[in-house]
Amino acid sequence: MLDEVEITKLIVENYMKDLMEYADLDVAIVGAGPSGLTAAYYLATAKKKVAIFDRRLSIGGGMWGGGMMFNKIVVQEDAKHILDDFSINYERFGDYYVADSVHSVTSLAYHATKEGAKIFNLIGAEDVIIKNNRVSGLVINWSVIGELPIDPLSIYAKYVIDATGHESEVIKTLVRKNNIKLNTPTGSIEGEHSMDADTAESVIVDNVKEVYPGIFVTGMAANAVFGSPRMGPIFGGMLLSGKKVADEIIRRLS
Ligand code: 48F
Repeated sequence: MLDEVEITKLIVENYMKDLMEYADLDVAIVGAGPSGLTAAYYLATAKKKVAIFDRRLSIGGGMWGGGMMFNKIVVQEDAKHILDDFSINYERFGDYYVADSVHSVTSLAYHATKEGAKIFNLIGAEDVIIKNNRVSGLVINWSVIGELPIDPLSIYAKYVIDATGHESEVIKTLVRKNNIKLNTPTGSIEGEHSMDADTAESVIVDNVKEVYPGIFVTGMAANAVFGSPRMGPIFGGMLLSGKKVADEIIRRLS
């Protein structure tokens, strides 16, 4: 006989076990889009304790919809090796590789979680912890509470990655709430520029930086914070910047 309450207890008990285990992390990533998932995979492969928090029910961010809901993504030659790392199937068209976006998201998520990265969906990062002028963790809450006045909880992380895409939400909150200067030309958020795929993809990896002690930007958030253009549905930069932030943090942690 299946027992409803036994099922309930198994869910609650095991979820709480995860939450306790991941309350103190090497790396906390905000956003389970392509850049966050890629970063999580390489960090987990290097045996770092890493978790991603995404406020949506589903992971994958802006990758599912390809371009304008045509669910294909395009990746350039420079990033092909990352498609291979994730065993993503693709077809070659000259210098471009075309992959199915659903297959791509699920492959990124499969390999990241298989390597040990933990994904907490339905949890948003609403703030950061700052100690001694350094970001030291995240303030998290259920994303479905709406306007209810419910206090959040907090988790520690040696490094935080803002992988929230165009909105660069964590950095926006950091700047809004604290009288600080970012490691950007003006010391503040430079703001995303209009579409220029070639420029956007050529600068995105350089834009992956520790913008304030303890916090890095990657993916579209990196271009938004550093005043670079958007690129549309070419995804090499998302993958390459996810790998770059992982490599950089792995280097610092060792
Ligand atoms: O937007 P998103 O896919 O970020 P990305 O990895 O990739 C960008 C591309 O999809 C595309 C593009 C490339 O050609 O321009 O837009 O940079 O994923 C961002 C994720 O962050 C989550 C959001 O739900 C999405 O899944 N997110 C945003 N703010 C928060 C958050 C927050 N405050 N807390 C938790 N999750």
